Amino acid sequence: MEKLIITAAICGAEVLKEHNPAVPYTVEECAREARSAYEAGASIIHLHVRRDDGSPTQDKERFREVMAAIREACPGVIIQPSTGGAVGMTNDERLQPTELRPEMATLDCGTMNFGGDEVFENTENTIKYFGRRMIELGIKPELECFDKGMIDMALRLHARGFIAAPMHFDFVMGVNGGIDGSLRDFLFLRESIPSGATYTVAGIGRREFPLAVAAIIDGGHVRVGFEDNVYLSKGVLARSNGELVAKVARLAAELGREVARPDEARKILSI
Ligand code: KMH
Ligand code: ZN
Repeated sequence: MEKLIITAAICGAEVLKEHNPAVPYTVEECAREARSAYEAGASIIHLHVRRDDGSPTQDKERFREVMAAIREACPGVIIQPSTGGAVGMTNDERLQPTELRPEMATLDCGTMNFGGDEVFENTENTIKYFGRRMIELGIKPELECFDKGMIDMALRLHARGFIAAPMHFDFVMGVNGGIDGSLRDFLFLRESIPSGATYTVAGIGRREFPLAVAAIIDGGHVRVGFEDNVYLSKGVLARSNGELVAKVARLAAELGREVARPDEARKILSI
């Protein structure tokens, strides 16, 4: 079986230090958290950035600074900026980190409720706009699918030339407004992507580790990190993103799956 790519979503846009004091806001904190994840086996850092007060931003200069600090702390790591940003941001605001020509970036494949009155908006034209931009800039999109219909949208837009092959999906499962994170739902999503595609699964909250095990067994890849879950186990806060990654690496070792380093991840993803 292919080696396992572990992505660390170290920061997110919504989770706060009130949820876990180790959530990074500053440049130094982001580098520290990325380093802990990298040392534990992460080869991709999925990145949101914050201002020092914790408020989310897609400011290009903030991304530039944080990405430079992460590159120094984690030689060779793949940095995958978010183009999802936070609910309510405009498309062009969200796209700013693509101007830095990262190897990868996220591409969110549909609109969804995001708890309470929040709506995370990604119209068809938005997805086309982001997809075309990534093709032009040579950026590998990670196709964020929070529901089955978003996979269908990605496949339609691939057929129409807005998303290049080989496609790489991220099943984000368990968000309040998206698909749940049961094993049945996982199998439904993974059977809905083409045979040449790869996927990562990001389980939210208590779904994180059971879905990680499902992907490890199935030959998929895994995302963990404070963006998705701040607990190492029930009631026990993780002290770092590295602790979450290390748990996945341990599970993989027990199940006989080796963990990929960044250059191996590049090969698997055709970057
Ligand atoms: N923060 C969410 C609204 C992504 O990174 O592309 C969107 C998100 C997805 O986190
Ligand atoms: Zn994200």
